[in-house]
Amino acid sequence: MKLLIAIVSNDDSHAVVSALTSARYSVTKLATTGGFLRAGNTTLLVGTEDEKVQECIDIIGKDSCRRTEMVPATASFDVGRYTSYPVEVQVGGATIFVLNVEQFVKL
Ligand code: 2BA
Repeated sequence: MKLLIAIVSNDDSHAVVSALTSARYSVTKLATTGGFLRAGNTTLLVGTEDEKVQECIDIIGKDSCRRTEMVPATASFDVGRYTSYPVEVQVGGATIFVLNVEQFVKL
C-alpha cells in the first residue's frame, strides 16, 4: 500500500477532491501554507493500493496541471488615472510524494 501526499492550489482542490472521490479513492484534505510564498494551498492524503498509484496521479494531474491564465492587472499612468490590462500568470500544478505504508489499520 502507498500514501500519496499531494500539494495542489486551493483553486484546484475542489475539482481534484471531487474527481478522486468519484473514482472511489478515500481522501483527507488539509489546509496548508507554502513556505516560500506563505500563501494557502491544499494538501491531500490518499491511501491506496500500489497498482492504483498511477491512476491516482493521473486524476490529480488532470485537474491541477500547470497552465497559464490571463488575469486583469491595473496600472496608474497619470495622477488619479488608471488603466487595466491583461497579464499572463502561471497557475495550478501539483507536487506529489508517494510513500510506502508499513501498516494500515482501521479500528
Ligand atoms: P511549486 O514547486 O509548484 O510548489 C508548490 C507548493 O508545494 C509549495 O509552496 C510547497 O507548499 C509545496 N512543495 C513543493 N515542493 C516541496 C517539497 N520538496 N517539500 C515540501 N513541500 C513542497 P511554496 O513553498 O509557497 O512555493 C510556491 C512556488 O514558489 C513553488 O511552486 C516554486 O515555483 C517556488 N519556490 C518554492 N521554493 C522556492 C525557493 N526556495 N526559491 C525559489 N522559488 C521557490
